[in-house]
Amino acid sequence: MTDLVQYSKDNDVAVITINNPPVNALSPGVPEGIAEAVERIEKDPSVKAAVLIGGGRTFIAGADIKEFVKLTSGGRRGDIGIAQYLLTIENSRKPIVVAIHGNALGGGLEVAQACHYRVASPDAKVGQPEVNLGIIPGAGGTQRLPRLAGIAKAIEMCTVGKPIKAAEALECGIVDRVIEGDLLAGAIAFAREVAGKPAPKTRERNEKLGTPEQNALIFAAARETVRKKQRGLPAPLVAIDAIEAATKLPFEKGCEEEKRLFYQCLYSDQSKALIHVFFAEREVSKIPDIPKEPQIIPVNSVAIVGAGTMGGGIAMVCANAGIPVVIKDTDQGALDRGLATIQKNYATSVKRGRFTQEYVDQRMKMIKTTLSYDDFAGADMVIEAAFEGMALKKEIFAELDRACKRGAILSSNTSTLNIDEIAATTSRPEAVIGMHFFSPANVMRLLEIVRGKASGKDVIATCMQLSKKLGKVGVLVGNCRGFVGNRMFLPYIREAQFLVEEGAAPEAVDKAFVDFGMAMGPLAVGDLGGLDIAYRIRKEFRHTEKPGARQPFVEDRMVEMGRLGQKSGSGWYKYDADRRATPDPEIAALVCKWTADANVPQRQISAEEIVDRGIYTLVNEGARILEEGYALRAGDIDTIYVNGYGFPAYRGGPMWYADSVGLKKVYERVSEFHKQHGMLWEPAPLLKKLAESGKAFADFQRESAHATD
Ligand code: T1G
Repeated sequence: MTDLVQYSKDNDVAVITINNPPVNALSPGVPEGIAEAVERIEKDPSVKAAVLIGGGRTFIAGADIKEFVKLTSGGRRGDIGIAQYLLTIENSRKPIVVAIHGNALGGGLEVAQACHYRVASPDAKVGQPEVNLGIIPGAGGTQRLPRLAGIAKAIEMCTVGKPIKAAEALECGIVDRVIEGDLLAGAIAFAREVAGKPAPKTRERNEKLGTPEQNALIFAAARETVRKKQRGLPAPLVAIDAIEAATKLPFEKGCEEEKRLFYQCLYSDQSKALIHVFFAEREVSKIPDIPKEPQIIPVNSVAIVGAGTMGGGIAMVCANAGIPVVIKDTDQGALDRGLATIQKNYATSVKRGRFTQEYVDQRMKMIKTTLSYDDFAGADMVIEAAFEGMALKKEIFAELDRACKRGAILSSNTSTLNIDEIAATTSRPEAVIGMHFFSPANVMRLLEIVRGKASGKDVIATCMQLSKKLGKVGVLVGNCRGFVGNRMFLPYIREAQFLVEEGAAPEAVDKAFVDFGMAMGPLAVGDLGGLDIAYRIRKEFRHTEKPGARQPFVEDRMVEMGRLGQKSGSGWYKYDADRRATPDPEIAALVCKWTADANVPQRQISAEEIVDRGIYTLVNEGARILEEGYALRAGDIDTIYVNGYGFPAYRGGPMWYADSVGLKKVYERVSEFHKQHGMLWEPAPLLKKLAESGKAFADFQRESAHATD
């Protein structure tokens, strides 16, 4: 028995406990250990039945995804080697009852399906989330799950990848009993009830596999839904193929087909990219110079400056995390409008079934308002979300310095201003940090945590941990202009404007990026946020641009004539009353005239060039950010772009994508653009260095970085 799997007995019931923290993944040794325990049960006449349970906080959260990286990066050949151990469980003559708490996901649910009975605690969740990694269940899940839950449920769980709760699992036949109270005791009692009876093999249960006529309709509808809702992703469709095989082939043949399809997905670029994103999103919390067990400042109350869109969204995020909030604004009208917006947003969530009214009522009770900083005295943390102007920020932080208790964290939600300059207006710069939420703050997962030169390590560690509690992906970034996300986004947006000025239609530019996988095209993003915002930022930072560098001009003209985007009914597109966009012949004519007047040569531009110009400008700026130390890792930049800018996760993020193309090729393309379009395309030194040494961004690890010093 490996120490990953413990064996004990409760009289005539054996108890097999998995002990592989933190999530009991099916790492090498775990499946073997379970199989050894089953063989031991078979040989022990005093054992009549068995219970399989996870130690610690959860059952099995799946195969060990790190093993897939070894397999697909050539580190290890062979296969994931789990299915044969599940047959050992299923072939046991004595009934094995799996007891599920926490999560039974992926291979964990497949282990449960191979057991003869399944019980779960009320808050347990079960799921086949493999599709989020670009793969499908690879240990019989597409063959056993339909036999327990039926075809339609199995399709839903394997294509959407969302876990279901115990009650739903009971209802659809995955779970046999929900155990209130002591799960192990309940499972042992259940095992005694079934001891001595034949152990039903899931693979032999065919009553829920439906008829060819019924199934044909179900599979056709499912494929239609997936093609619409999960465009660009093959794994969901492959999962449907594997489940269909369960309805047409004997179990053994169905498993062979599933295995063939599983490896087809596992070795795909999309799966490698999605697995990279999975680990990158977890790597971000590892800060080289912040000790693993840092001193965390308790944050049990938050004060927010500003009841506008961002302040209101942030208030919801805190209230949803169970943290009471007080919001300050300059007049009662602003506070009333802010609360009304919060209530409207909550009402929408209730209508969509995301929250119950009772939940919302509880959250609203946690959100108070005030007109005075005096009410900030007890707050553990302040998040300032006022108008984006340095003079006002300095005024506010001077007030916070006066009103807030010692030890309070003073953070700003600024998206472009200098955290060090803001910190310098206080007597406690070590307490000041950036907490850059993305709009809408109660929806977007990304949170850029901006480290000032003086930000204390306890403040940083607290904000990193708080981001998880707020349901955010918190990424520590350095204090350069635009931090990381916006610093890269500015040249990306600028390149889109250049492409229009050189002859590409706005809708052609946006379509090229949407076809690449971006959630929205860059010009539509500008219309959504308001072209006047970008215009003001361009003007404010014009002095920082390289002298003589080419500047876009068409969008400035549009703003100056009142075309501000969705808010004014027209920008790069025309908008109807429901804000539906259509190409606008007026803007096409204007661009034509303005570029002719400016003697800008016009030409046909391919979608390939459009995408290269946009994505490689992100990569080039990202390389500079890495080299200058404003991001710790290439994976941090990928995490920012996937969670905050609609970059397709199945391409891994801009830096991963560049690595997958090959930096030599990317560098050559950037050098071409440099020759054609001048200084803005000067290749980043790190890109050049890595390209010439045959390395990747993934190999880059700075010794130290602004994001950490
Ligand atoms: N493999 C390896 N490591 C894992 C892991 C896994 N399946 N799941 C989590 N970890 C690590 C994670 O990297 C982190 O490490 C730590 O555990 C805590 O994770 C054969 C083919 C279970 C809901 O997709 O969804 O089974 O950063 O921060 O927020 O057919 O982890 O501490 O070093 O996320 O409490 C299918 C993936 C695999 C589930 C817990 N299973 N995991 O969330 O903790 S494929 C999954 C999660 C498969 C079979 C197929 C979440 C969680 P570190 P965490 P959490």
